[in-house]
Amino acid sequence: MRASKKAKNSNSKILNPKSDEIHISGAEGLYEASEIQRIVKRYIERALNHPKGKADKIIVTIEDIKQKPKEISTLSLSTVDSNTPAEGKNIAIKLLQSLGISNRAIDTAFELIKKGSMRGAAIITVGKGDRLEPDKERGVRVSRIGINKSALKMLSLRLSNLGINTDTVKEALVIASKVAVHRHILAELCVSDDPFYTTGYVASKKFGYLRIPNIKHAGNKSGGRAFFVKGKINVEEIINYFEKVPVIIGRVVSCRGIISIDEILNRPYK
Ligand code: PML
Repeated sequence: MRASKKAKNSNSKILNPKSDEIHISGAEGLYEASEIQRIVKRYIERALNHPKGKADKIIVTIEDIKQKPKEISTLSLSTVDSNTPAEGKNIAIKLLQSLGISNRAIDTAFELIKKGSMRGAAIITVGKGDRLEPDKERGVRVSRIGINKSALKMLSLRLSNLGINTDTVKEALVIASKVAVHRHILAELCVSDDPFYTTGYVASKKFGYLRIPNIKHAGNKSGGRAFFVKGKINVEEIINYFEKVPVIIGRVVSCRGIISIDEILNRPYK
């Protein structure tokens, strides 16, 4: 589902310059045919009751997926202790640097997030910080990702114990888990473009899905996603993976509460 509304003025930071539309909400899922009506109703309600405003255009695409989804686990989840945007950004930078991502690539990602004009994610090389997506305004989307019923039950239970059992957290973790599993992905950085959602994350195979509270000030409309890629990239192949290869979460690994950045960086990793 993609929901948008007409921009009131062309100075909006999250304006899509191609169509004069402001992105309001998006959602993806892999579902049984019998669940479609219930899910579409839920998506439409979300688009019409979003903190970013009421959508005046909602596009719902339903496709019959023939390919059997590849089953994966979630990334482990934890929340880093972070209290201000400066601290949050610093934590994200430390994590990305410790994964071997260059300052140039990190700067490229934060610039894009600050501009906040992209609809999808940027693909950025970890060394030179080059952008690889063919359409720089659209970026790339992550589609054809879902979670099976037992894994969703387990995830909801674990997140409830932490007081964060929301669609936003679940969907972001599910999408980040599909992204992270690709062999060329080293990390993902995400800052929500919802002005009232101030938690972002850095996700990677090494550290898992690390939520960073207060990564931006409430009211700030900037945001976006960057995928950091390593090795010899076939851009078509990686975009095809994000957008077309069906993946389902079949297992949920650990979900932990708040931990410090030092604990994360000093933990022994395999
Ligand atoms: C979004 O706006 O969809 C991105 C949300 C990212 C953070 C979700 C979380 O709290 O873990």
